[in-house]
Amino acid sequence: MQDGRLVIGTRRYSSWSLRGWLPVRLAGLDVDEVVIPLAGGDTPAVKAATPSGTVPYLEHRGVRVWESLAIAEYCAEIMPALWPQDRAARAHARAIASEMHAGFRELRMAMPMSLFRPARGAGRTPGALADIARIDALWRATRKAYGAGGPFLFGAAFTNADAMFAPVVARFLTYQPKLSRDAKAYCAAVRGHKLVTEWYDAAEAEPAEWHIARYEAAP
Ligand SMILES: N[C@@H](CCC(=O)N[C@@H](CS)C(=O)NCC(=O)O)C(=O)O
Repeated sequence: MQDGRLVIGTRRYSSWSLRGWLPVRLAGLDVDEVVIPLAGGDTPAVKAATPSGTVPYLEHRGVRVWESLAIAEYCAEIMPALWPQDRAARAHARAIASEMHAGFRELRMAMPMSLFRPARGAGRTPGALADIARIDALWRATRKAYGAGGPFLFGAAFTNADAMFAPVVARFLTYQPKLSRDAKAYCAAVRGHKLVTEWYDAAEAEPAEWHIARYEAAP
């Protein structure tokens, strides 16, 4: 029997949903997934189904959690390995996850997540390029300090920090901005994670009626 539900939006577009879904799956929560087709902003069904009017939204054993980062923290209380064990590494992971949650707006606006859009080279506004340079540097510094022993930001384990950046990886795979070799390798590792692959496969299987023309067309 399920312990609750996770409400998410259309997988091919909903970057925040992916940030909530990954920790929920990594922590093994037994919840139903409810997918609401997004209208491209202000979706009435999302407003009706969630306290904040946004997805993701988790209900688990009577606990109600919205905001992707709060969901990630909730899941880490159930599965502490979602943050690195070392205190300094854990603080760094929380700092970069928070920076992602609060920022990189220019990138998010210029390169909206759209998993299968033919958009190579598009979206390179000065603001997006500045965000990308910061992210590339952040990934390299994190991997240098903490990433030995595996392909993810903190090594072999896929943590909440990786979950927060997974939709950035998805954007980079769609829009293909110039990246360092290390950043490209990190993107390949995230894309190859079994849960990320599961998300892409489910997104590909979504009904065509859910597609939003302006997010599918070549820019
Ligand atoms: N800060 C929120 C952002 C959530 C958010 O903006 N989600 C979008 C979908 S990716 C949404 O629900 N938009 C309302 C809509 O499409 O109706 C979080 O971290 O969960």
